Amino acid sequence: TRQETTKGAPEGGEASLTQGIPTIGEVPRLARLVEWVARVAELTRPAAIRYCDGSETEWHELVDLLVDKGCATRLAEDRFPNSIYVRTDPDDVARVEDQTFICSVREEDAGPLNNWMNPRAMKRIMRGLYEGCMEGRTMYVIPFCMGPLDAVDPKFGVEVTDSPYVVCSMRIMTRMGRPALDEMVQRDAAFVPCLHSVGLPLPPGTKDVTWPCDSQHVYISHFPEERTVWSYGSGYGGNSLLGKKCYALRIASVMARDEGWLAEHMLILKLTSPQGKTYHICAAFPSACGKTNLAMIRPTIPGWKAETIGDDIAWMRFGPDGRLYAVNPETGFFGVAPGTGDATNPNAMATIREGNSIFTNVALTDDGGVWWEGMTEQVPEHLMDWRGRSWTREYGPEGGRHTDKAAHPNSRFTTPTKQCPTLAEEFDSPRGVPIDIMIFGGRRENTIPLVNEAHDWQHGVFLGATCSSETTAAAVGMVGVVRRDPMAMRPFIGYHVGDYLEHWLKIGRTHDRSRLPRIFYVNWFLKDAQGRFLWPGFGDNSRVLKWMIDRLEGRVDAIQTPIGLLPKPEDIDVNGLDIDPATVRMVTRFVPHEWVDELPRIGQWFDFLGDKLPTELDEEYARLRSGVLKA
Ligand code: GTP
Ligand code: SPV
Ligand code: MN
Repeated sequence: TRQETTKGAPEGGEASLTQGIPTIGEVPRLARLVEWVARVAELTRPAAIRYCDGSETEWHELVDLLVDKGCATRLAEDRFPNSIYVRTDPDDVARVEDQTFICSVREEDAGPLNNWMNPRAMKRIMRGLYEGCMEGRTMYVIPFCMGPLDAVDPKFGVEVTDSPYVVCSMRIMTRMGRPALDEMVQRDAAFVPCLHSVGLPLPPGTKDVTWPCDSQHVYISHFPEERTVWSYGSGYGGNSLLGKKCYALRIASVMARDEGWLAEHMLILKLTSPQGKTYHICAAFPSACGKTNLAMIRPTIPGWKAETIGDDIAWMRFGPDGRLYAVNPETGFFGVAPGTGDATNPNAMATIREGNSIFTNVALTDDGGVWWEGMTEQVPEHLMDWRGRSWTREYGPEGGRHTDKAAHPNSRFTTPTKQCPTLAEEFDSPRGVPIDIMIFGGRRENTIPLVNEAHDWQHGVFLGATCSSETTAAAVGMVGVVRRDPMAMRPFIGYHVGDYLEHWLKIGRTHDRSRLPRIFYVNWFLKDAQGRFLWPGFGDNSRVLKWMIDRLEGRVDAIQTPIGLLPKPEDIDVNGLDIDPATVRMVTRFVPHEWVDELPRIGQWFDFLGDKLPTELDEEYARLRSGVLKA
């Protein structure tokens, strides 16, 4: 058996490999690509192979196909131009972390946060599943590039999939098709082969379903040494759009470790102060904890301007000036729909209204639009819910429960970044933007204050390493359980978490610290005893950003506490905000007894991470512990 290498494959002979399978589209002049495609076709036995060019014609053809097959509904053209609505199988609605594997050659290169399997064992299992799995379907070949095509070292990939929904989504989310392929061919560049199948073959005489999947046998497997992704059984989001979490985070984090850069689950924001000075901010929050919202923030304080660069993934490399520059490798937003409305995220709403979008698992209105909880204050009287059931405001879905939401909590919009009204001009810059501030955050109803500044890089890495958050609907499993989520990367680190934290510390040791971003830790989600949010969040988070800038500029002092540098309550600008000064004090304070409870949880977490945990982080923990116990 041949290896799935992407470099140095011999030329020629490829045509015979796909003999008998009709090919649509121009066959690329890249022998190792065509050969890999042929080998996949041999295994999966599709009815046809289609090389995608990424054109508008292709988009329309695939949208027509989805609509004709009943897999998608076209939305009202006047309000949602060129947009479709899709309902998934109810068992295929989120990332499946339990079935996500890092198949490194050595087990110790995967960590306690990864599921590990020997690569050969995994391939044996998955080859069995892939065998004939595309029967009766078209196999699409999608060349793509993560990040600008004119980057110094563009990162290419090719996704092979039997899902036209994935092709349409990849067209929004990545630079794909002809331009990516041409660049790849011209540079004779390597690519990451990404194999995807929904896992539902169509033998002659079988009828297709509207959302094919094999939810009982999902595998999302990564082969970090080979730099390959194999995904089977799910058509949803991070499970199937392999350029996103699989490549741009799990595989790229391994590349970044080897090449000295960072691939992170972070938004990228450009902020201009009333003085006209520009700052760039990266922020890592776990899934469904506010990245898209902060990336598109409309500041509620006068004179501040915010522009969007990225909402989910940041690739950061050091520039010749010793500063860290961030690039958004994606071209689309795959955003959480519930909670997104004109009151919370008007820029996301404006982006969607431009059209060219895909809505998945939201509700359908009677006049051919979409709706989800939190989109408007007014709840429509009647909807078709995300499962296709008739739903009324009063009674919920027929045959369901009154409390059932019309949209799935992890329902999403897929929409082009370029349509965002606050898009920064640097979005396409291959160099990226220099980062001044890095933020970690999570969703905690207590303990973690609104904002906390790290003493230095090492302490910042400690804050990131101990990040915790309540779980959300973005992944299959329990919702609302507090778990540690280092740098919001828990499900996305492609190697051992101990090595990952060491990589972060090493950056602090090997670079001019005065040029590194300052690190902060935030929590927008503190609650009162009645379970209401204490901080208004959304646009008002600009007030917290302002404090960070004030710190950078040396305009305000901070309060030294065992957990970090906290703001004096009066330094948080609450002008024009209807908030009680006592509440501001409450959200900005260090509460010793809560931290006495938190300490053993951090201790257990570090024990769980094991021997590879860098000693510097143990030292930081000891410092925190003695500080808290003295307080
Ligand atoms: P992924 O795409 O899964 O990585 O999520 P994300 O981090 O981009 O989260 P997103 O911005 O989509 O927000 C998720 C949910 O949190 C939405 O329902 C938002 O309305 C809500 N949310 C975002 N920011 C805030 C905030 O400042 N306060 C409160 N209370 N809720 C927020
Ligand atoms: C996340 O879960 O962090 C997402 C959605 O951004 S998905 O693409 O499904 O991973
Ligand atoms: Mn995400």
